[in-house]
Amino acid sequence: MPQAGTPAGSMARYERLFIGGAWVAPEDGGLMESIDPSVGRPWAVVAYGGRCDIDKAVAAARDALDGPWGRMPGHERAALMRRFADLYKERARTLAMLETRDSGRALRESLLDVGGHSNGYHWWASLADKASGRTIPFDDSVHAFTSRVPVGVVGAITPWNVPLMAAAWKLGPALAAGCTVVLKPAEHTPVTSLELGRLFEEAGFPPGVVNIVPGYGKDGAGEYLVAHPGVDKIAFTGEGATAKAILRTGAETMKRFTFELGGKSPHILFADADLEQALNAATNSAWTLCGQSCALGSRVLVQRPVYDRVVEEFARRAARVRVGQPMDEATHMGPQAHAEQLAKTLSYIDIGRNEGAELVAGGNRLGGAGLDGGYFVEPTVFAGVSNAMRIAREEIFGPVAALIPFDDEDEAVAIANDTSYGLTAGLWTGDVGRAHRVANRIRAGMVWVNTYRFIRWSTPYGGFKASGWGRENGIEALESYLETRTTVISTTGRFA
Ligand code: TXE
Repeated sequence: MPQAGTPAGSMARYERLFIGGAWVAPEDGGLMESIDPSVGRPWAVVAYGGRCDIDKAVAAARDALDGPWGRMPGHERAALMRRFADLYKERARTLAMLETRDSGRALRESLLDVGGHSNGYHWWASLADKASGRTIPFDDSVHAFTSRVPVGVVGAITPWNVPLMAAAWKLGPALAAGCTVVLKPAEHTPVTSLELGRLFEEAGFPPGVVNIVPGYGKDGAGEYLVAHPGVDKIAFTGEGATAKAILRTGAETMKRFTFELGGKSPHILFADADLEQALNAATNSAWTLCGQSCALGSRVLVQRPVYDRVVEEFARRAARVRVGQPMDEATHMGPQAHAEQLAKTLSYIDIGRNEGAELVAGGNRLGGAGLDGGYFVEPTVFAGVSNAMRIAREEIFGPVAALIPFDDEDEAVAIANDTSYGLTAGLWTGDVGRAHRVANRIRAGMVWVNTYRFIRWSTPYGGFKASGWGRENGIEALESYLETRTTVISTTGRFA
């Protein structure tokens, strides 16, 4: 049984996997250390799964699907999900603190994010008995109709930036659809996903409906899950290159996929916007999650008449961001989640300098004054960025804003769409006609007008182009966990 708290100075121990409703020691996995990114030292010992552990988890998920869960009416599944959601709410503060410890996300952000998940699970519970088919008119010799059936066993592979949210976005619709799940959290942040096992246990879910197996990606539990013939669908959030590897592996068994991948979102500030509001949104979106979210407006497109003012304000506000220990609720921005991400962000800051962008704020790793050893970076702002530069084209996933000037609407749209990504976009204008015109022309799965990062369980979220396949959240997400079966019954009993 894992522990929620850690006595000062000692390591937390999460030495068991959650498989088939029981806490079991890894069979051919082992134990790994999870690093606290605010100090750069291990804080927890965590079990990880190997091939045999994935085999067991998939078998347990299949048994639950063919057994109690598969036979359970939707309204009873909904009741269990609601019990889980209530327990989640009671435990939200502890979960948020653990999420911050494991990922480095500022606690004030974790509290807001994790504090909302219970509502999400309730929303999904309300859909658990709603998937219905339709009758197909033909002639009176047949009765043809469709039924919606769960896609089956789902392998949910999640990243390290928002472990609980990424898990919720998959578990919610999967369970509402009647699927069973093997959840494989990222090796960097396995702890809070394991904590979910206790809630499923307490809520009274049948064994095997949700199994939780932390582990590595390539040549590890992630890859075994994708290759496993007993898994029907992979729901993945992570990097595009990983998604392509998953596609190749999963093609052998013709799996279903949803992919939520990266972004390089344009955040367009027209000169006729309420600039104060636009700046609040644009700067907030640059530093939230220490820049480690695919939805952030990492390309800030600014109309020339207000460009200098925006650059100046960005630099001023960057300097005011309180970077510090993430557990301190006064902290705005914690560290990067792990050492590789820190190295990646710092390397892109060098790339930006070398390709001629003007560094107007930040640009350095932070240490000293209680930050030594942690993966802290200054909020960083580049001005004079052209959309051809690598810092405007490639996902950095750090607190680095690239400010790009433009002249008119056509140019703004052209720059916004000149990217391989298409996840989200934002635009600020006081002209309602322009709002519609521009929103209509943006090739992205989510466009925000005079707001930013408004994401709810009910609003479909996902990418055009290289930003992914399918949608999470909304009815669309439920659809992606369902198959359609057409049944045709002869009313005459004659084969013709
Ligand atoms: O992601 P990976 P990484 C982007 C972001 C970041 C970069 C690298 O730009 O800097 O990706 O992050 C599992 N088969 N995003 O390397 O590798 C892995 O164990 C099966 C954007 O950490 O994609 C983890 O659970 N699974 C993104 C998960 O995939 C595999 C969020 C994600 O890891 C696997 C995170 C394999 N072959 C990173 N290889 C977003 N869209 O928000 C790895 N994994």
